[in-house]
Amino acid sequence: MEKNQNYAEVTVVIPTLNEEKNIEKLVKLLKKTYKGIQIIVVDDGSKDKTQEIAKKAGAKVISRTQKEIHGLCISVIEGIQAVNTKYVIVMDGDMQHPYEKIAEFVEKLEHCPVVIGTREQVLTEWPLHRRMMSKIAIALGQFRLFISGVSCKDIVSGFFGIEREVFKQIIEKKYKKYELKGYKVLFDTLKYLPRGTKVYQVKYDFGLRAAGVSKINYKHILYYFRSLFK
Ligand SMILES: Nc1nc2c(ncn2[C@@H]2O[C@H](COP(=O)(O)OP(=O)(O)O)[C@@H](O)[C@H]2O)c(=O)[nH]1
Ligand SMILES: [Mg+2]
Repeated sequence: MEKNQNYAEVTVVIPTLNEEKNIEKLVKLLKKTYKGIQIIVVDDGSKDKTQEIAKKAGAKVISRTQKEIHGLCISVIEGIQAVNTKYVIVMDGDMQHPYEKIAEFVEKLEHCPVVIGTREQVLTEWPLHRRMMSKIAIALGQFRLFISGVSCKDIVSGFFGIEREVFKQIIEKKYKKYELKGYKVLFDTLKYLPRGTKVYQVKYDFGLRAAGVSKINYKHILYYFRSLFK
């Protein structure tokens, strides 16, 4: 799509948990920048005002407060299931993913069913042993994807675009294989892409969280390792 074009065929799905300090800015920027774009915030029972603020800013909000299973992965799946546009972009609600890149994502999605935001450089204060562990985990994941016939630099990116129908067809067949409480919905999806599906990569710089804190913890690392063997 060219600049000034309508984004009515695009929905941005944003999973959230306690993002009241970030979500208003993100929703407003998306609406202002991309005419006609739809936004679905999938909130997992935030204890702050994320849901009210997102709604007021103009997003459709799916509240998962009362659900039995909580998690980033299941939230993204439910968000995409509610989409009625041809394309979906998944991004975080804390401004770490540059919303400016969405124009490029959509342009590529028109020719390629999967577009992945790949991080060039991830700024982290992790100690050496944690960085090493992360490198090993990613190498194993890349090997797992190699078996499925997919090659991608950033297999655990939370910033990606996909044709809604491609995602829905995978979910119909492989829902039980997803780590629903995990963080890596993209990795789970790439494993089950039909062989030969074109994947395009868009480079981006992973920013710092605008406000609030990360919700990732050791449990999520465990879910990821388990997903390598599914
Ligand atoms: N719905 C939902 N969103 C979550 C959950 N955990 C994190 N998020 C959201 O997912 C995005 C990425 O989470 P974040 O904690 O920033 O992960 P990090 O960037 O890897 O440190 C943010 O928008 C969070 O609010 C969850 O369990 N459920
Ligand atoms: Mg984050």
